[in-house]
Amino acid sequence: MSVFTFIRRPIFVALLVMGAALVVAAACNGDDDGGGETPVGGDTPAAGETPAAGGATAEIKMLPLNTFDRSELTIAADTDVTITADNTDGTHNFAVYTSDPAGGGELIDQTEIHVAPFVDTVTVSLAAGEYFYRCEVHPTIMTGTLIAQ
Ligand SMILES: [Cu+2]
Repeated sequence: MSVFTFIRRPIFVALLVMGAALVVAAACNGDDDGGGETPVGGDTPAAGETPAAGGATAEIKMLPLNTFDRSELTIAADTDVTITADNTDGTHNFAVYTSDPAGGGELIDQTEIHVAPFVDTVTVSLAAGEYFYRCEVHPTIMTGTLIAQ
């Protein structure tokens, strides 16, 4: 998992995000041909919805009261996707499983456990299907469904 180790360096993540933004900006400029399309400038896709162009990133936040900002996260299937876990409050991590480990699901990858504020990443490449995520510190109340499609 050398890629995972490398990619968790915050500076690399920052560069990755900037690079993705440039790609999106370039793609938008390509539409500037007088056609009827209205540019959606400034409309940053909400994390966890349809993956951005390139489909390689997603984001989830840990919020006060030991909650994730979403109970469902959708990513692109069959490609490396870097999921950024933005811990804004408390002590948490982000762990991806094949399914709920309470039912025998196996760990795919996870971040370290961090005290907020902290940003860490997990990179996964998953076949289409439903998976499970949770925080290991709060495994019964911080859970969600990861959908690869
Ligand atoms: Cu937690």
